[in-house]
This record gives sequence, C-alpha cells and structure tokens, in this order.
Amino acid sequence: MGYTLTEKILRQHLADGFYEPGKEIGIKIDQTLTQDATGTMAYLQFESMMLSDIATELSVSYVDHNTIQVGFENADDHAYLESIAKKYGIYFSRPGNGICHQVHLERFARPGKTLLGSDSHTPTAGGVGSLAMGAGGLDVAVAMGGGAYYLTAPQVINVHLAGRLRPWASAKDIVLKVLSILSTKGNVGCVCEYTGEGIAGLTVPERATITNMGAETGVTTSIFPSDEQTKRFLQAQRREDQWLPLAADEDAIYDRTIEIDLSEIEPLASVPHSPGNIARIQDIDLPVDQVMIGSCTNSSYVDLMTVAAMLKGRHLPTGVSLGIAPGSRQVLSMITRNGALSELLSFGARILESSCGFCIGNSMSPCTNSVSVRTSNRNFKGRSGTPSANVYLTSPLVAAASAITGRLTDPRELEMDFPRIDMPEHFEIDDSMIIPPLPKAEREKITICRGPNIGEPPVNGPMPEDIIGQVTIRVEDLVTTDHIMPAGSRLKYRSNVPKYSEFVFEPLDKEFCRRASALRDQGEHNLIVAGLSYGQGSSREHAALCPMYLGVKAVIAKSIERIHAANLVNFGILPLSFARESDWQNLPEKTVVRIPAIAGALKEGKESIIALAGDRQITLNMTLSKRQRDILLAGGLLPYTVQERKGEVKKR
Ligand code: MIC
Ligand code: SF4
Repeated sequence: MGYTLTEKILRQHLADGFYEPGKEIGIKIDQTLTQDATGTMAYLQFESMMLSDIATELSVSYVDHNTIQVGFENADDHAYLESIAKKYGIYFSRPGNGICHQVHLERFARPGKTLLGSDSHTPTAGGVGSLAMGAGGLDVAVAMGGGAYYLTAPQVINVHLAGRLRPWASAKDIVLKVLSILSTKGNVGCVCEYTGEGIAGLTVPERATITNMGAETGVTTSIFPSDEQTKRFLQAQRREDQWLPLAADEDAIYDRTIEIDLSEIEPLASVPHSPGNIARIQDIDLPVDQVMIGSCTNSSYVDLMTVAAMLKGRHLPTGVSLGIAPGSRQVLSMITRNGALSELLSFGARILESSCGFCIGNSMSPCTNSVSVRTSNRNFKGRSGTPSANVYLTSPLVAAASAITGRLTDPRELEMDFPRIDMPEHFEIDDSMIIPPLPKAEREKITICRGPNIGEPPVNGPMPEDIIGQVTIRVEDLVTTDHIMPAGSRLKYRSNVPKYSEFVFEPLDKEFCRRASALRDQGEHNLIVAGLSYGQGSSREHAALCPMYLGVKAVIAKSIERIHAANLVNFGILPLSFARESDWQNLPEKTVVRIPAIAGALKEGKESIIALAGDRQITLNMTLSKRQRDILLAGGLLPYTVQERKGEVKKR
C-alpha cells in the first residue's frame, strides 16, 4: 500500500512512537518560525531551558504583528527578540520586512521539510510542499532546542481538484469552497492533501492562499505536492537548488476524498462572524464602508498587481476607505518599481506597512456598525477592533471590485476584461532586512536586551491531588482564542502576563479576571466550561497561560481544538470532554465542582473520571497520551522538560 505525501514526510521525521493514525507520534522539526506576539514568550521559555544553542536546520524570528509602537512595549519586545536571535544563531527578520508566512514562503520554506511555527497560519508553507504546522510558543521553543514535536498521526483528506479556474474566480474562492464543505469544526487530527490535475494550474502563491486559510477548518495542516510549479517558484526566488519532486504514491489510500471542479468555483465570501459561513457574492447586496487588502492569506505580488490593474484610472467612491498592506518588502518593492503602487495611490488607497496590522485589529478598525470587506482569513466578532462591525472575507478581486463600486460586488459584473497577471520569472531578491546568524564566537559576546516590558513567564505548580473549585465561566460553542485572549489594542501586553491576564474573556465577560483571581487568592480552583470546538483560531498560548496564571485548573468542553488543547496541557490545565454533551447544561456558572483524586487518575492512565457537582455525577473523558499525563502532573511542559533533563521522568 502506498503512502500519502503527509505520511511520507511524517515517517521520514519520526523520532518517537509508532506511526498509526490516531496515535501520538513525536517528529523531528527541521525549521521553526516565530513572530513577535508569540515569540517573546517562546524565547523566554527557550532561555529557561538553559540550552546554549538551537538544534534545528533553520530558525527564523519575525517581527510583524506588533509594529505600531505606541509606547515603549513593542520596541522593547523587538530589541529583546533581535538580541536573542543574535545570541542563539537564529535569523531575524526585522520589522518592515513583512508578514512571517509570506516572507518564509518567499525565502525559506522548502519541500519535504517539517516546519513548526508559533502561529496558526504556519501551514502557508504547505504551498511549497513543506509539512508546516502551527503550535504554541512553548512547543516551538522545545523544537528549537532539538526536542520532538508531538502530534496525533493524522487522518489524511484528499482534496482532489479537477478542471481550471474561470476568470474572476481565485485561490481564495477554492479555500472558501473547502471551508463550506469541512466547516470550522470537527476536523481535529486531519490533514488536507491537495491532488488532481487541477493543481498543475495553481502557482505556489495561490497554493499558499489555500494552505494558509485551511487553518480555519481546524486541520493540522494542508499540503501541496512539490512539482513543476514549485520548481518555477523556487527558481523565481533564486532557490532552485532547494527544489525536489515530492508527491503521494499512486496507490496512496486516503481517509476521505473531496472532489472539487475548479471550473464551477464562483466568487465567494465568509460572512459574519465565522470563516465557515460561506455565501456566494452574487447572493449578497450590501453597501461597503471599508475595504482592506493584505494579510498572510492574500498579499502576494500577483494579488496586488491584479488589484492595481483593476483600480487603474479610477477613484475611490466617497464613503468608502481602502487600505492595502503588501505582504512583504519584496512585494512592496516590486510594485513600487514597476509603478503599480502609484496606481493604487491614485485610486485613493491608504498604503500600510507590510505587517499584520488590520488583520489582528491592530490598526484600521472600521466604524461602528460598518461593513468591512477584507482579504484576510478571520472574521470573528470584534477581531477587527470594532465589535459591531460586520466583516466579509473575500478574494482580492472581490475586494477591489467592491472598492470600485462601494458595494459588495461580484467582479464579473464590472464589465471589465480579466486582468491576467503572471507570476514573475524572477522576484526581486534583497535579504538585507534579514539578519543572518552570527558566527559562534561573536554570539558569546551578545547581551540580551531586556526592557521593563519583558517579564519572566509564570510557572505552574504540579497538578493538585483533587480539583476543588467553581465554574468561573460557561461559554457556548465555537469560542475562539480571540474571545479568550483578545489581541488588537491588548496585544502589547503579550510579554507581561499579569497585565495581559486582566483581559482574559474580555469580549465575553469583563468580570472574569476579577472573579477568577479572587477565587485563586482564596485557594480555590477555577474551571472553564465550554461548548464545541473551544479555542479555535490562533495558536496563542496566552489563551492557556493567562488562565493558568488566574488559577484555572481544568477546561471541561464538548470539544477542544488541536493547538489550544496542546497549549492547555503545556501550561498544566487539564483538558476534559463531556462523555454526554448534554451535561454542559448541568454545569452553569458558580457550580461548585469536585474532581477527586485527579492526580492519581492521571498516574494510573484512567481515560475517564467522575466530577461531582452537588449530588450530580458527571462523567468526563480524558483522552491523553502517557506523555501528556506526565506533563500535566508536572504542572506543564516547562517543569516537565526540566525534570526530563534531570532524568526524573520515566521514558515511555
Ligand atoms: C492570528 O491571526 O490570530 C495571530 C495573531 O496571528 C495568531 C497568533 C497570535 O495570537 O499571536 C495565530 O494565528 O496564531
Ligand atoms: Fe498576521 Fe493576520 Fe496572518 Fe495572523 S492571520 S499571521 S495576524 S496576517
């Protein structure tokens, strides 16, 4: 029996365990990436492991999220990150160089390599055939130190593409179509592998749009084979020596197959407030207040050149604003030199820095009750920074058409010739904003730069014998990490856990922090009760770290998404699931809950436990590997790793 591409790469990197779908395996990580909003904590954790060097083939630290620099906090983080990179042999992509995923695709991602990134959109590199996954910063820190990365050997979904896209339909519409099929829940432990004759016509940047937004389905990653298109892209980036052909075996068996005929794809949108709410643009008629083009999903050279061609010679209607953030300095520089930037400016676009900016609600928040059309990947309520705004996620073509008309517009209605822009034969290469690793002798002289915004990460104590506490909050289905730990204007506190913890659950319940810290200070444990797909969205480990700081000991949910569940374990918070989903009803806020002998149950490897709520007994499942149980008993991955180094943890 042949292997899928996913299985081939995972088997080549197997470092611990036996390969069997559904079972935990440890794999060797070749490359890591971090970004500043998660990176500071990741490197603080790396430092506390007291390693002298990184052990990966390549690690890159990007600064792209917090580049607004209002106050000293962001700049302190940047200085810390730059000094850490110099100290430990890490590439440092300076602020202004671009969004981590776009730059990594352009300059570093390689077919067949494993990449672990402290950002959920790391699968963007799947566009060149890299097996790229998002994870919490602590997992990335461990991988940088040479530790294996643990994941469930996945089920592989074959997304089989036939036919060719018609003019005005785009890669974004393909991934929105995939989202309409897979939705944003129920895909934990799966990988999407793209096959079929339809992929030959998709360039690497188009493929990267698809693998990027695949993250919204909750799959572990998405991947394309490495073929002639991959070779063309690597040649255009002057990295042809890094190309190798890679594909699934002819007789590979998939767990599921989804057939998509590209010629039937139409312009689509994710409508408020979930990337999984898909509608046809043709079926929506709405005036638009704001159009934002950019983000790691759609900010490539071809994306922006197509937009420029559509906007050329026209002007922005009154009542609409247009912001454009090129994905990288490479893209910005190329559109500057060839004149497309001036077409965008003449139209009335506001050109923003090559960074995350608007996508994470860090700038350009729209006005109250507005409609904002964006080419990014998430439209969770309030993520734009404006809780009452309605965000529609579309392709750059739809976004440009909407900026022209002031209404959400299917570009086919514009009566314009489709501006077919080809990927260039050569991209402009200028890596001068990437600081390469220093020679070893020079690294030793580097002093780490720690401003007052850089705080030590708090460490948890071991799992208590019994959990005795209260349900401090009960939330519904599909609660995202943006709800648990808001970003936007709060992002600058990422390196200051006590301060950032004040905002846990802020969009849902502003009083959570006060209640939780009061209980913690009285020596009680806090419990979170949640619905389906709890913790979907980002990889931010602060959504576990800050609740841990506030004394949360367990999350009891109908289901928990992959990265968030791993982050909970990493910070010593027990992830539990209801054996009967209807028991969610029986645990309202303020319920006093006891989970007796939990430490013993973890040691014995029990797969379910009974929680006592008054005279009610509620069965909870604990689907955890031996390693995860040991991590929870130790109080988290950091204390576990230290114990492991001292030989205090028994090997499996
Ligand atoms: C996001 O898009 O939500 C982020 C901001 O990039 C996060 C990472 C973070 O919270 O820092 C992600 O996707 O992992
Ligand atoms: Fe940045 Fe947005 Fe991409 Fe997250 S999704 S990495 S915030 S551009």
